Amino acid sequence: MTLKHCARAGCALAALLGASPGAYAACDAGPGVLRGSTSRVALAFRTDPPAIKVGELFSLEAEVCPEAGTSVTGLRVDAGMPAHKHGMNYRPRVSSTGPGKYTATGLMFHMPGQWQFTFDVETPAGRERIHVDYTAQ
Ligand SMILES: [Cu+2]
Repeated sequence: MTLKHCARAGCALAALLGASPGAYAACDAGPGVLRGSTSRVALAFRTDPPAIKVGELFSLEAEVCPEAGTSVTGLRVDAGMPAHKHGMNYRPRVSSTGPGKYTATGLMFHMPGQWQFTFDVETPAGRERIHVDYTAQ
C-alpha cells in the first residue's frame, strides 16, 4: 500500500485512546511529509533535502505510528526501482532517535525515475512492510 493517510491506520484510534499527541506529530498533515501504512502501522517521513537529487546522498527522518496495543521494536529502510529490478548502490544506516522515531542516512537514488521506499517495521507480532513510491527527477 502506498501513501495512505496515517489517520486511516492507527493514529486516530491511538489518539482517541489517550496516547501522547506528541508521539504522532509526524503523522499529522504537513509540507513535505510522505506517508504509508498497513492495517496495523502507519509511517510518516521527511527526506533531507525535501526534493531528493539524483546522484546525491540524502537522509530521512521517520516516525512510526502503531495501532493501539502494538509497539515498534525496529525499522529497516531500503529503496529500489521495481520496474528496473534493482535497489540502491548504498546500504542506508538506520538509528533510533526516540520511541518510534528513526533516522536513516546514506541513501542515494542513482538514476531518475520511479523509485519505491520499503520500510520494514518490526513489532512483537511480526514485521509490517510499507511501500512508498517516489519519483526522482
Ligand atoms: Cu533504475
